[in-house]
Amino acid sequence: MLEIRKTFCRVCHAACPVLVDIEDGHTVVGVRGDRDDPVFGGYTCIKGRQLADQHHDPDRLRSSLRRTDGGFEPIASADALDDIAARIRAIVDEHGPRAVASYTGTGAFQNSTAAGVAAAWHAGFDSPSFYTSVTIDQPAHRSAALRLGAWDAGWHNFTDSDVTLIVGYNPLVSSYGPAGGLQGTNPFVKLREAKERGMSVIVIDPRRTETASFADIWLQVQPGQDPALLSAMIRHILDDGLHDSTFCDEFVDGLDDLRRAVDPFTLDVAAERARVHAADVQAAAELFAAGPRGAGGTGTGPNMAPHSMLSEHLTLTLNVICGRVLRSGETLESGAFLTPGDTRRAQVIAPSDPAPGAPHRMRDLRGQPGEMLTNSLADEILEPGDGQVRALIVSGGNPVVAFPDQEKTEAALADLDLLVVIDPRMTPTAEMADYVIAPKLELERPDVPHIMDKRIPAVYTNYTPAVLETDVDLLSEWEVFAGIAARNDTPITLPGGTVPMGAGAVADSVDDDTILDLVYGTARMPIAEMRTQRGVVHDDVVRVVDADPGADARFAVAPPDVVDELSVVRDEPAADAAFPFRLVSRRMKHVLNSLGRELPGLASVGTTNPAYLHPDDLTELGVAEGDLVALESPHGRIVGVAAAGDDVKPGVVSMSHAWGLGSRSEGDVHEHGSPTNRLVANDVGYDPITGMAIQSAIPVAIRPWT
Ligand SMILES: Nc1nc2c(c(=O)[nH]1)N[C@H]1C(S)=C(S)[C@@H](COP(=O)(O)OP(=O)(O)OC[C@H]3O[C@@H](n4cnc5c(=O)[nH]c(N)nc54)[C@H](O)[C@@H]3O)O[C@H]1N2
Ligand SMILES: Nc1nc2c(c(=O)[nH]1)N[C@H]1C(S)=C(S)[C@@H](COP(=O)(O)OP(=O)(O)OC[C@H]3O[C@@H](n4cnc5c(=O)[nH]c(N)nc54)[C@H](O)[C@@H]3O)O[C@H]1N2
Ligand code: SF4
Ligand SMILES: [Mo]
Repeated sequence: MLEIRKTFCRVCHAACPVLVDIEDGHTVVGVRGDRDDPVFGGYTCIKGRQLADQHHDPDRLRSSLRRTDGGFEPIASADALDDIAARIRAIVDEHGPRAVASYTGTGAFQNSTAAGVAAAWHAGFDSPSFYTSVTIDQPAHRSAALRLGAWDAGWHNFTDSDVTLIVGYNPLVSSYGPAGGLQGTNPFVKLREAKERGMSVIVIDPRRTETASFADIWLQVQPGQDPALLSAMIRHILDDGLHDSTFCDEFVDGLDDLRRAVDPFTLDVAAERARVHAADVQAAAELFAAGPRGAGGTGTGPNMAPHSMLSEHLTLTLNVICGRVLRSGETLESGAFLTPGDTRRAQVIAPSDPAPGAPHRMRDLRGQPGEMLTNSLADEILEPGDGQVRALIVSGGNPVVAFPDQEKTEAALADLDLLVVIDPRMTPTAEMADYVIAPKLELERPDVPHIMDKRIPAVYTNYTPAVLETDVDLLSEWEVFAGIAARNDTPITLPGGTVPMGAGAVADSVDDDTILDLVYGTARMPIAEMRTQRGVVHDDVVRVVDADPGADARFAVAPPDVVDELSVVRDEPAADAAFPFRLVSRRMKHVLNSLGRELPGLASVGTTNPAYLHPDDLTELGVAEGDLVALESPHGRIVGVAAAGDDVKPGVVSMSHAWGLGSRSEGDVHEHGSPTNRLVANDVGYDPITGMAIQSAIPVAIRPWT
């Protein structure tokens, strides 16, 4: 029997509503965008349309596995959890709770209960060692907002912005944007509509991205030179009095110090460093300042380049000095239904410590609120002594190909006493595991669009039940953590209450939906209500109300470390003769990090991550499209497949990450791609607050491969 079931895609965070045709409850035979959805209007991407192949991939793990002498053998998930729990108990007894770590990666983030339960599991036995992909992605968003201060009600809405400033992100491919920016919710249509009503677009990106092709001003920045460019924009805005001085008088500290700190960055200096025209920098500053509405935000580009915290700070500072915040009486464009509270205040949340988390044992780093820094995880495993990490659960992640410094990451994973990987595929990371747990995939579980909840440009909620039945032994991520907790008698306490446990097991009454209710137990709309209103635009908006009486916090636009870092930037050489190119990161439309190229419909788009170079650079290097090139950084060397891209700035190579098979099973780069993270050192040039490595704007030398 064929049935049409309504759900939403969760290959990535964007949560595009889809209709799936399911035969006999068990087999997906068709997928298409849900045209009746009031916000997405049927939008999907090529990855989402492969849901059938993803779920029925013959290579998908249909059972959990245990390492044996020569390989792996199937094991019932309950038996695997018995073994894992016992080994974790022994490690905690011998080394303490800090020795037990977990890493929640991109795959698990698409499950709306995975990260919350993993964090609660750590809290249940006082282990601080909770890691996620956020801290090798864009950790500066959070840390910079802590240091600068934040506006409780948030930046202006995208929907009625007059201008948007896009610093190194590309939502037309990534479906991802920062607060106040263009989101992946039907992004082509949303961008076209915004332009039709008169919104201007400024893009700062070394590549003429799909998004940049819609820009009114595109600054083709030299990778890593955003701080100079953004400083010059701030300087010009302040000097010409284009800022919102009323707002600054009331809410901003340090404006004079900021002006002094950006003084070296004249339009000409910025133009020279960023290799753009001074007149364009001036025009961008004036267009942004003219507003009057609209915010700037950064993406992974500047967040992975050197001085990532500084670039984030300066971008947010542009918003602050131009007063781009929601005022009392306005409403938020998204529903923010999963967080508590129907109102937000028109006031500053006071600046605070940008790294308030647990201390690391190296590099004077501290974690973010509630989580530690993933760029230090390999060192936490390898560095002997008190607190050394001995066990790791990787939940929906692929550290071997995604973490900085592949060689060190592999050495660290090999050094562990216990590695558990929850993944539907036998990835290079899973190959190294003691246990691989086979998880349910998206269509087999209920979810809410939790990453998009505060981003969707409409007061919209969605919920999906599981739409595909499965009778094999698959677990949700939460079941792994709760299963270990039950066996080791530690609690899992979620915002809505503690997970009910029986003797050595989670209580029978608890299922995926129970956990959803508990994880989102303080949501302003209970999940129970969302279940009855799927894919709906509501009228209960979040309103912005007056500040608390006596509220007097102010933004700190020139904290001492920002001033110091600007002087470091001023004195830095702009070029490096030994490594003349800059390798920048990018997303490709048919893969999600390391996921996708194993599926026929996606592999047909391409099976490698080409090294895109400007045609003039190819000529100068004596290299033709399809030739192999050696890319060498101060840290390592890889081989890539050259491709021509006239959208790429000369002197730049644009390449996607998380390709290749890991060094233990290297293959043909045409077939498997090249791992750019072999070029990345995790302990050189890292950000002193977020610990982020330099994963973009990586200095490289390029030669024909002979
Ligand atoms: N199709 C697809 N979608 C994805 C993913 C995927 O792999 N594929 N990954 C998902 C994930 S995990 C994330 S975090 C998001 C990321 O979403 P985005 O942040 O939008 O990621 P990108 O599309 O790589 O855009 C980064 C841009 O920064 C530019 N850039 C690089 N270095 C610099 C620099 O120094 N300065 C400036 N100004 N720009 C620079 C690059 O040219 C690129 O255009 O995407 C998500 N969505
Ligand atoms: N140089 C450089 N390095 C980068 C980046 C860059 O731009 N440049 N990007 C960084 C960013 S933004 C990120 S987020 C990280 C990505 O780092 P990771 O998140 O560690 O890597 P992914 O390849 O996304 O791994 C996701 C895994 O989840 C699995 N998966 C898919 N669905 C499910 C599911 O339902 N359940 C479970 N349990 N697993 C599932 C997939 O099979 C895949 O193996 O890489 C970072 N590294
Ligand atoms: S953008 Fe993301 S959620 Fe939407 S169809 Fe593509 S992969 Fe699925
Ligand atoms: Mo990411």
